[in-house]
Amino acid sequence: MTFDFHAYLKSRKALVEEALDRLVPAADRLPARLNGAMRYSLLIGGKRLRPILALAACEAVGAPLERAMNFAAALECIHTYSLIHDDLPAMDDDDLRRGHPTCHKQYDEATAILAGDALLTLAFELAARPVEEVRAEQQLAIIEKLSAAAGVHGMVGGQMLDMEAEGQELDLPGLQNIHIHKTGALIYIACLGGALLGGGTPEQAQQLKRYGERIGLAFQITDDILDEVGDSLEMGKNVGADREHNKATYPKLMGLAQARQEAQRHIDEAIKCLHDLPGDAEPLRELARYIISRTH
Ligand code: GRG
Repeated sequence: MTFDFHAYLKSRKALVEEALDRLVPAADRLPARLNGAMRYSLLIGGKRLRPILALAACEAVGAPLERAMNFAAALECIHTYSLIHDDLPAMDDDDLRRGHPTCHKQYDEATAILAGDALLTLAFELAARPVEEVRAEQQLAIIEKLSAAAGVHGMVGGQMLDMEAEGQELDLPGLQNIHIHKTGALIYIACLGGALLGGGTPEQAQQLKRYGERIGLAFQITDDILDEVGDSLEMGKNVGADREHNKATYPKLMGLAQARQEAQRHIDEAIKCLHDLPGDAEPLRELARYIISRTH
């Protein structure tokens, strides 16, 4: 039987959204405005790529996906917080996110800052919840890696590098370094964390980490390509977004055709990492292909 990737993606997205709705409940958390802002940004959409990768990595090493569910939800909380803060006037000053008003437009700036803070903190609450079959020591090691990937050594550090690069001449290694941290860290930790929670061997965990690093780069190159191609079609962008569009990108540095080739090269390398895994690696192969074929 052939693997129906479209159906897979749809059902995994639904599973992740059900978990987010359950783990960040509407009713029992106060203050209501803050909780509302957190749920607003978390539940209005998104591809759920990072959680889906974590679940798939867990299954690829032969474990049931439930083991990685809290971790998967934690990743989406961190990702959503980063988007809320990135959209603020002090950063990119965006009005729209995931097709809806950004958190600070829907609520207000102070609430958006706190919603981001609360989602970041909640992520570690979720990641620290005991998981059956996972030793506390192992979980602690995963949380340490997650913290590094999210913070100054990972995503937040990458965001700072990106801000510092504004108005500077960036070469390809410089651009790559920004993206390895800013976008890549959360993607590789999704794969590594999923594999470790699934009880993968150190070698399998390394394979999944390398897979994550490669698809992270391909993801960013594709993001740049989509930006470049979509630029002339975009409406209603504000000053912050225009500033964003003056930055160095892969297509600007190497041309559109070569950027596409480069993304494909990373995907080929990522897929090569998936050999000899005890579980089903087909979804990870398809996810890698999806990353460069996506249209948004
Ligand atoms: C503000 C701490 C802080 C960090 C910001 C990730 C990030 C760092 C900023 C987001 C801005 C941006 C456009 C980054 C480039 C690629 C990216 C991460 C896009 C959004 O991720 P998707 O495509 O979004 O997975 P969805 O909405 O599908 O979840």
